[in-house]
Amino acid sequence: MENLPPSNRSTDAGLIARYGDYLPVPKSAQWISLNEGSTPLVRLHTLCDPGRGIEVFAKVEGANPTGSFKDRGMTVALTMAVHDGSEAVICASTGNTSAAAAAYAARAGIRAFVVIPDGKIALGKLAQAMMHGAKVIQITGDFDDGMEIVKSMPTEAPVALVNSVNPFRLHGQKTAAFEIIDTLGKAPDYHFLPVGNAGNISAYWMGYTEYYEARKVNTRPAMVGCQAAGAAPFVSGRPVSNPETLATAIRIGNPQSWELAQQAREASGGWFLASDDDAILSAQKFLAHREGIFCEPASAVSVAGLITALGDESLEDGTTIVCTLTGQGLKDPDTAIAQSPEPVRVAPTLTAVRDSILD
Ligand code: AN7
Repeated sequence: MENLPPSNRSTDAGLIARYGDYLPVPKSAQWISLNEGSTPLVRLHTLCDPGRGIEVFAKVEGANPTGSFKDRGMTVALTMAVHDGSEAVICASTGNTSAAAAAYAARAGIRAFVVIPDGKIALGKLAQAMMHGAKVIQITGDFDDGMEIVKSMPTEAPVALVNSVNPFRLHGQKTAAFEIIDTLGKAPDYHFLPVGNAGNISAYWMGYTEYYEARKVNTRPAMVGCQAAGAAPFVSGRPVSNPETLATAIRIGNPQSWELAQQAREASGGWFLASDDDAILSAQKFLAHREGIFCEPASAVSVAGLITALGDESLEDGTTIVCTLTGQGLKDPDTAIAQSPEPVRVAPTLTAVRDSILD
């Protein structure tokens, strides 16, 4: 411990402090951390089915410092970028990656360049990238166009690419699987999660597999990748050229981690499924109304997928299911407000307020 840089002390509660033995971070590296991880695993009472012995939990990743699971990847990616001498980071993003990259770059004292689709990014995420001082570049194209551009940037510049094609990102994100096992005391039987660029499903599978190989558990879950119907390349089996969904975070037609995600599905005995925007919004509302959890639309696609699977009997009885809720609902206030009744507007009197309550 004495040889570690000042930030790497036991007061640090982030992922590298907790799971460093499983991460490719050299001892000498200065950790770039916001004490991410340790997110709640919350039992979803209304989706559990005692009759069938089905238990359902949500891994609430919106509780991370910038409000999404991307922080797990970004602590490792930024730590390694700084360690390797990068002076800036760049990413293409549907929003959450840009928010996390901007925050962790700010913490590291280096610049962030973020390439986002014009107009198709949730307001909160844009505010985060701007507020953390990133250079925000809106392109008149979609995420897939942005991804092609950042991937073809010359590599000699001291700029690290921090999309999930960066292997350090996946190492950070795999720790969510560790936490689930550490909390449940076992691996779940099924894991439902949203799939966009497919980094996260690949990372979870890596995490479950590493704990399995370390003999911490003797089972691994079936990985169920949930997509939006208008952006479901894994369901159709090929890239989609004009992805469209209200769940802008997963409006992705040409996922970068295609092979890894296919391997995860196959090796785990899992499958991919799609939900349309109405089903996604109703799952989002259900979680907010009935469970007290406000997640963003792209996150609710995992629960929309679970509701479908519970209905068509594709799940076995006596099983434990985890759904990842990848991001915080506050990031996308527009979508939330658009689907909710307007507040009533009354005079500032007891009678008026009472009448509206009784109404
Ligand atoms: C809330 O921010 O791709 O399948 O650029 O923000 O690992 O891509 C976001 C993805 C799910 C999909 N849920 O994860 C980006 C970006 C939320 C997300 C996903 C994203 P991947």
